[in-house]
Amino acid sequence: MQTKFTSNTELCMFFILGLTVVGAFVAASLMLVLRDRGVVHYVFEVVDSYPHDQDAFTQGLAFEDGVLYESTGLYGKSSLRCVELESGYILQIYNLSNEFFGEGMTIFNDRIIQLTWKEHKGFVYNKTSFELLEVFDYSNEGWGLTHDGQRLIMSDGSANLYFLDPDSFETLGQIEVRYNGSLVSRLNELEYVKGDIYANIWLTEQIVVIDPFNGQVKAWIDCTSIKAAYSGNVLNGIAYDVEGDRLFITGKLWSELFQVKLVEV
Ligand SMILES: [Ca+2]
Repeated sequence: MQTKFTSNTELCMFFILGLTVVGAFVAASLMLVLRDRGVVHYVFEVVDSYPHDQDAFTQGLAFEDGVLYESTGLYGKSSLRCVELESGYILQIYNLSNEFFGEGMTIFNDRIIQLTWKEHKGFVYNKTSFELLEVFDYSNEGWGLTHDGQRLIMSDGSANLYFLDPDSFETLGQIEVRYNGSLVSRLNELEYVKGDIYANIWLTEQIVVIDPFNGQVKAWIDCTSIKAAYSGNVLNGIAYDVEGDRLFITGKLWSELFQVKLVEV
């Protein structure tokens, strides 16, 4: 009898333990679903492809007035360039001094603003002539740059985005970017698209879509399919054509630049 009692007790405990494990698993799954609710997941379709300079270590990309503007990195190879979309032909180029590593870039009114990586210097150019108009300082690293029409938006490789005055370059505010409560760091090249901030995440094939008001990730764009063709070279470069509602992406040293269409999954 003692043996049977022990056996029944063990069976009962085993059953309760099993129920507890299953219950915890179901609860955790439900939590994940609830926490992810409202976050959209995209892949994309390639609408068109264009040639891209394979020597261009893309760090900043923008589209305006029918042409691409690109900032490239690496010491001794950094530049600011204006590029014809259809041919990839470089229409205009400004080469940075060897001590500067070019980074994020954006066009604000008639000025192009370009960051450098660890040099704590930003450059302001005339958009038409590429004449260097001004040099400004900042204390963090320079990674990505875009603007919302009123403020510059800058990344520095952390999970922070900084809002800067476009004339004085003073920091006006900042947000932390989070997904399901966790910080999303290594935010790199940026693009402001229809009220949201798109950001490449360095060393991944993902672009996050960020709410500029609270830093919450609203959507993920999985670029794995296109990245496969460029193994070893990082996805980095988002440009939005406001007038034509076209989204472009490319990567560092990629031979192609793509117009893409987001597809919800
Ligand atoms: Ca951009």
